[in-house]
Amino acid sequence: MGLYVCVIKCVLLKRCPEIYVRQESAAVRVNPFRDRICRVFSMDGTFTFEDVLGMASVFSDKASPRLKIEYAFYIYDFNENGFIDEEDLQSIIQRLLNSDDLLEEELVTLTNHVREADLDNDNMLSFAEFEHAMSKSPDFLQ
Ligand SMILES: [Ca+2]
Ligand SMILES: [Ca+2]
Repeated sequence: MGLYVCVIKCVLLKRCPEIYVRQESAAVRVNPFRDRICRVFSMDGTFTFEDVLGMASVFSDKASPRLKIEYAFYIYDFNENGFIDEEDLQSIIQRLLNSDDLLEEELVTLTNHVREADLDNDNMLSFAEFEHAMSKSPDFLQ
């Protein structure tokens, strides 16, 4: 699934209320993090041309891995406290389960990954820990 496509959809949905109503359920199925993506790229809830360009550049093939990781971190930091903590993880898991994209063994793998990534054992991931873990998983960068 291309995250880029989801983002474009996200923009279209925001800008065209009519399409929004018709495609709402399909879009949520496509990307359970759609509202977070919208939130991260448009802090005031409306999309400007600059926001769209910003998004396009982050999700393009030319964007640096670090930039992609940075935005992924923002998207996963649901409570916006600068860490991916237990609460964020619950939200992430909840959404993945609702989207039917997650098998039980994948859930275990995900939880193990997070535990491994938490280098200082404070039960949350700082950006540095997140970046370190992500840079080791090439799948993410596609
Ligand atoms: Ca957080
Ligand atoms: Ca930590």
